[in-house]
Amino acid sequence: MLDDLRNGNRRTLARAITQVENRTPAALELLNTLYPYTGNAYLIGVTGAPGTGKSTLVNALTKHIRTQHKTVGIIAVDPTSPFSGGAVLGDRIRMQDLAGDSGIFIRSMASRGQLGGLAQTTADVVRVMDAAGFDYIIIETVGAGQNEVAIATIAYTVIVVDAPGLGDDIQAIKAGTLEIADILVVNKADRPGAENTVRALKTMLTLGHRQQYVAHHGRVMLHSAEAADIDTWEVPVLKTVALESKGMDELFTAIHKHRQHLQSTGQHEKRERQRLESELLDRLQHLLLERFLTEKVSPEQLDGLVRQIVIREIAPAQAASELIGS
Ligand SMILES: Nc1nc2c(ncn2[C@@H]2O[C@H](COP(=O)(O)OP(=O)(O)O)[C@@H](O)[C@H]2O)c(=O)[nH]1
Ligand SMILES: [Mg+2]
Repeated sequence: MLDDLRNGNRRTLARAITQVENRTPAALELLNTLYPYTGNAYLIGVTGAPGTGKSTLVNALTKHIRTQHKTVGIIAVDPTSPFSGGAVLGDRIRMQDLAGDSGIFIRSMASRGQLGGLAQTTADVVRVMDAAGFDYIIIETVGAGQNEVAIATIAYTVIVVDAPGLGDDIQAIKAGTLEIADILVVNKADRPGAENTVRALKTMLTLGHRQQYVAHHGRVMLHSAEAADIDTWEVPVLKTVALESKGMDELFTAIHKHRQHLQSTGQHEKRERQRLESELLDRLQHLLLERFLTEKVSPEQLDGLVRQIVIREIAPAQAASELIGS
């Protein structure tokens, strides 16, 4: 399967992704075997509220990247859709004009209770595409909630999309979303109010969100003197009209600049290390818990403890330490 994948067989790729989504034993083995062949694709996250034009933007950006003869894998994640159709089908239609180009591969993922967690499954699907040799992998997520933030931060460059006329003054940028933006895009710039949205976003950026961003990606760096020198990336606010493929040159240039910034400041390596370390710890936690529960605790014992906790006989923390102690 790995050979077929690396030789560009798209049916194998599709099949491998399905298996990864279903966490089959074969897929878990494949993920281990293909890992040495990952780390080459450049990962771009596109997030923002529904209706801001993310899918349209991904479509336009992909076409732009294709003019430079680079290949693109696209993963559209829509956790709001319980079906594999629904909103995701809309994305398919929107991205239809990309079909038929072998340099592009599109995959939609609904949440439908991903076994390994949506963020982890997305990261694994990214790895399969990465090993398949795509130059760029674009991950589209709906920017709402922690899960989506976690998905977006799989990417090296995160584009947060906003649009005018979505209702309130604060626009559609949710708390926690602005902080992860490396590039802000005001799409639908053909609509009235685009300038206001740009101004509002620039104001929000100067209100200290950058600091939180530094805290987010570089935790320890925040309070040290050199923090300002190391991460001096200024989040650009760009206007696009995705529907007419306008602004894609500027957007791609900004992505490229951010990529160079990450590389020249050593941030790329540092972030990658952090991401992988936290993945290792997550996986270790899962394995240890699984092993502990199967080997050391009987379901009856667990059940009895829960009952004691419910009737306030023992505190949850105490019950956990007693289990470990036993
Ligand atoms: N006027 C205008 N409409 C746009 C633009 N980009 C996308 N749209 C429309 O906005 C709607 C939502 O687009 P979609 O890409 O599905 O948004 P998503 O939910 O963020 O993925 C669709 O009807 C698009 O045709 C744009 O630049 N200008
Ligand atoms: Mg979409």
